[in-house]
Amino acid sequence: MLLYALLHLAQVKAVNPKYERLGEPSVTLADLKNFRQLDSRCPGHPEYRWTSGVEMTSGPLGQGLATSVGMAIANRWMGARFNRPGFELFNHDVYALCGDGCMMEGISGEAASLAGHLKLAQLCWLYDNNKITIEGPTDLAFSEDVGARFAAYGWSVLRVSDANDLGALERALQTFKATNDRPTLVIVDSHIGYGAPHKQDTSAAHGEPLGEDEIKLAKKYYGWPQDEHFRVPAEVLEHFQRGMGQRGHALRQAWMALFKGYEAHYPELADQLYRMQHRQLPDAWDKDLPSFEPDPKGLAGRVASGKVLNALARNVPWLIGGAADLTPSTKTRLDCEGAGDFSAQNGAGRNLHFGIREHAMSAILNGLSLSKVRPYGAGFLIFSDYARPAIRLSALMELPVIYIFTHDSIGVGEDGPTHQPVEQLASLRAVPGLITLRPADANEVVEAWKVIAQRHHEPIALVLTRQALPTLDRTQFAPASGLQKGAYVLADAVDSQPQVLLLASGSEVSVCVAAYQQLQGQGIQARVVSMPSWELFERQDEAYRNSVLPPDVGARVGVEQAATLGWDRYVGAQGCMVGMHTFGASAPLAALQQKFGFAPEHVVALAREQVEKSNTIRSQ
Ligand SMILES: Cc1ncc(C[n+]2csc(CCOP(=O)(O)OP(=O)(O)O)c2C)c(N)n1
Repeated sequence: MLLYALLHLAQVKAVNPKYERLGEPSVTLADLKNFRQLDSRCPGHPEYRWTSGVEMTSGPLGQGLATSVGMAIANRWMGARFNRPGFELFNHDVYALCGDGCMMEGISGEAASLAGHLKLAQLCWLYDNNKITIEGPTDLAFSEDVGARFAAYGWSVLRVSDANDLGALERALQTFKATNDRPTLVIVDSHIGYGAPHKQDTSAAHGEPLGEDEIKLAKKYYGWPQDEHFRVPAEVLEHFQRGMGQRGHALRQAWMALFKGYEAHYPELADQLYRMQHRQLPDAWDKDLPSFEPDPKGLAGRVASGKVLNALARNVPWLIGGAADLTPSTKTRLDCEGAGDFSAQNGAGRNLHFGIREHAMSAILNGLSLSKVRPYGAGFLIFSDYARPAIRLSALMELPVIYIFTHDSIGVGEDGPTHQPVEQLASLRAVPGLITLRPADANEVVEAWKVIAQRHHEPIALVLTRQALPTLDRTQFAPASGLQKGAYVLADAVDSQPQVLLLASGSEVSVCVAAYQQLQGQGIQARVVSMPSWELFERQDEAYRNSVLPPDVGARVGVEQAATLGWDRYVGAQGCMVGMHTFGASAPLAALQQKFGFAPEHVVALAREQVEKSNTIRSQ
């Protein structure tokens, strides 16, 4: 509500979905009156892309803090890349307001630890230390010395003992501005429900309306007319507009003028910046992307991805990222000229080191994306669970964040059940707006990166194998560009309608190809459908979808080394599925494939059963 009220008072103007400004206020008084009601610009928690002036969607405690670290990293990176003498385009401070809840959540600790390490001096967190959460006073569950913790993280810790002491607040902010070697935490002691005589300093002031009587008493305390609602005196609007509104306007005008001069001096950089900010790609963004020769031994999805990522990074200078301490395993290091490592000393580095902090990493990616660089972050698929709340926010905010998840199945072998993802694919596919891509071979990986590069508003989970996959001979099989449609016919029945469909994604596609070849030898006409992305497939028209999965072919075998949840949509009522129903086991890959049925012979047997069953149904 504080944010909405400020947007209203400063008369921030709205943009429409095309980013045009039509002079309408972002938040009207009517929106404020309709707080939390359908279609109000004041939903229960502020939503990016819905209310102009809201810089990110917040609500899950701690996400905003970690995202602000991404914004501060972006600020430093963009400054190092784009600033030139006399043209300090990026040199702003990043502020985040937080409460006790944010301080308790683990993600804020991960993010603060990294921010301290990186000495992000332009980052300031203001901690509303009112010592009240939903269940009651914080000492029910929270008694550590937050200041000491942050000092240990390498932050400057300042204290303001009274939230109403504007002088002390101003001094704290000035100290922050003068500090150039570490981020700043300002711990501000405050009173929740300040001025409400019966509810101040109680959890009742947090989650429920004060009630008419208490509101009147609070208004009395403030010397405000007690019977008026939503009263905004004209002088208040004027005061805000003269202060915050005009200051913001003037700063923007000055920045635009600076950018005009920059454009004249550095047209190439200005063009890059413009494209980056508009989520456009450089003209030759797909130059020199590799293509891979057929090879039965093949290579791992992660290895192919590393090669494509590097080719792409040479063409797209604002593609930056890293991993949660798994760069060597996920093959996500950028080795192109000048890529370097981002650090306290090197703001221009394109390789970010997030440390073993998947959750903060993902929120930081959101902060980078909100700042318009194109970020990627990598880890093992199993640990996508550690990142999930921030992935969800990438999708909710419609940010084209790139998640690279390797070691995508029981294929991790000896690491065993703790590292074998089973339910993660289904859970990623369940996130609205997130595109999940699980390519089947090296050339599908190339196509996957083409899809990724061209996203404007959707996050992607690129799911890759640790183990080598055969590189299919595309003179024998359909081109890998079929990936763009989410699913495509890779190998088909010869001169007839297929008797059975074999559906798979990723590493199981080559299992199906081997089964297909065996079935051919046995006189059974099969079709292999590679299904790297359900989401992209669902966007195709019905005619295409039916051409890939003909409704009258009920004999179907789906094969995926993951939980089968959702596959019934494609294998249908009659079809069957080879999937995972346990957490896997620790053993060499070949033994696991046999044990869990991911062997061509097993697929062949099931396919034959399917054909027989469908013949019986037909003859009835
Ligand atoms: C990750 C997460 N867990 C739980 C909640 C539910 N929740 C909303 S506010 C809140 C208490 C927050 O207390 P505090 O940060 O002190 O806010 P204040 O009481 O000062 O408003 C909780 C538990 C949430 N929004 N996000």
